[in-house]
Amino acid sequence: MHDNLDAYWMPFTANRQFKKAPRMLARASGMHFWTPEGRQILDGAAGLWCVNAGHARPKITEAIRRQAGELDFAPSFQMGHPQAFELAERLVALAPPGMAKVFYTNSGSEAVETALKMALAYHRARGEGQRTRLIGRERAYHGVNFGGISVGGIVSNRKMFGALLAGVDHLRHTHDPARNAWSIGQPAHGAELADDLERLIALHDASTIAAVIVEPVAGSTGVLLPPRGYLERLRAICDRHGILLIFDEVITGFGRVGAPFAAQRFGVTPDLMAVAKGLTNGCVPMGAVLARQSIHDAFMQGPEHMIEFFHGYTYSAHPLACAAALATLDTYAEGGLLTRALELEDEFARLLHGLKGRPHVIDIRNLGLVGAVELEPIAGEPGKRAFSVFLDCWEHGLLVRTTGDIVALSPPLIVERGQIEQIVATIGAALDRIA
Ligand code: PXG
Repeated sequence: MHDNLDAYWMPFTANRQFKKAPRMLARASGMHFWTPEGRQILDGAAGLWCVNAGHARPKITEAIRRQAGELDFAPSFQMGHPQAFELAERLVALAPPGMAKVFYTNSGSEAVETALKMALAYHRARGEGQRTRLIGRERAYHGVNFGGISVGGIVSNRKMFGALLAGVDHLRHTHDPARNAWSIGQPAHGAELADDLERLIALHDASTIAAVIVEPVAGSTGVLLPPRGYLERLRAICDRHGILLIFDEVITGFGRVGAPFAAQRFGVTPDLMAVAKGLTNGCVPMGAVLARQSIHDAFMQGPEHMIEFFHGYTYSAHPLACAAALATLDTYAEGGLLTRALELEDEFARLLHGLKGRPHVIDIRNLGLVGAVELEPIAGEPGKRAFSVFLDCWEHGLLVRTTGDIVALSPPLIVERGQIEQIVATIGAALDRIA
């Protein structure tokens, strides 16, 4: 095994702590990782919320292998390859009615940037170029590029990086444990928080606002669920004022909340949708923006030989990513995985909420196969308690994600009942041990 860890500057990692006590992964299959020493780790996080069909699914592996030998790369500017078109058609068929076009990126961050740029350019193409403001939300995660951190609401992702995008404002987040703690599924209180958008409209005037971007369920800041009626209200306000609604479905897409997309689970259709992660089951980097027909059509003017949207990436529609995504969609369909979270939701909720009463647990929440256990922070040391749970779980054969003092769960959608029990039992024991 390679044992010089010096040169690799690791992303979103406590580098010094890691290099003193490395946590290495060598192999994965189904619901498990294995360490180089052969220790088995149950994946309670679907990698990083992306391996929705479980690891090393043969169809996906084979498709990538085959594609690499057949067409390793194809330029996507002024050129195409068949899988890119086939995949777009399949994605449109899976998406809520109205989503009609697919623009490819290589990550969730790039999908977000693409959606924001599309929104601005759309208004400009329609002669409403004064609509330049973008509205995000507190505690939002929209990736790490400049647009995404600007509309995002995570202090540590923003504060080191200067002035960010101009003309951005934020809605308040919807996390309200005082009223909603221990909610099963969507919380009852907080639909009125959508009216923050009316306040921002009163402040800035609707004619200056291009788009609002939200995660239907905020994942990486600790599983913040939309209060009942909240997304519907946001949709209605956007409609009233000609503002585009962008859903960031990078985590919620591809079955995580019991439907192909959260838009369908909640019955609210956005104008633009950013996806990534589960699109290829995490196997090859890929993201995409799905757009309404009318948004696409607004760009289709001017001479036909002219490029309509000056945007794209060298690796947009990469053949390996397209092949992986097509095989991923087949794998989801064969396993009924895009609705399996709904079938398991009640059982998952029952088991997870069984952790109520364990040391330091101040809230538990869930939807589909997403869950969170929120812990009372150690005074003066935010994040430390949950990180201790993370380390204890790792030592006892379970991978979870933590953010602040929240332990987040998003197992692959193939998870079996017994494995949910194991996840919950391991966290419970960790809470007892670190208490
Ligand atoms: N939007 C959302 C909603 C995300 O959750 C991104 C955009 C960015 O995607 P890329 O592919 O550029 O990373 C994300 C990513 C965690 C965690 O543990 C979450 C993400 C990434 C890494 C870790 O919560 N989400």
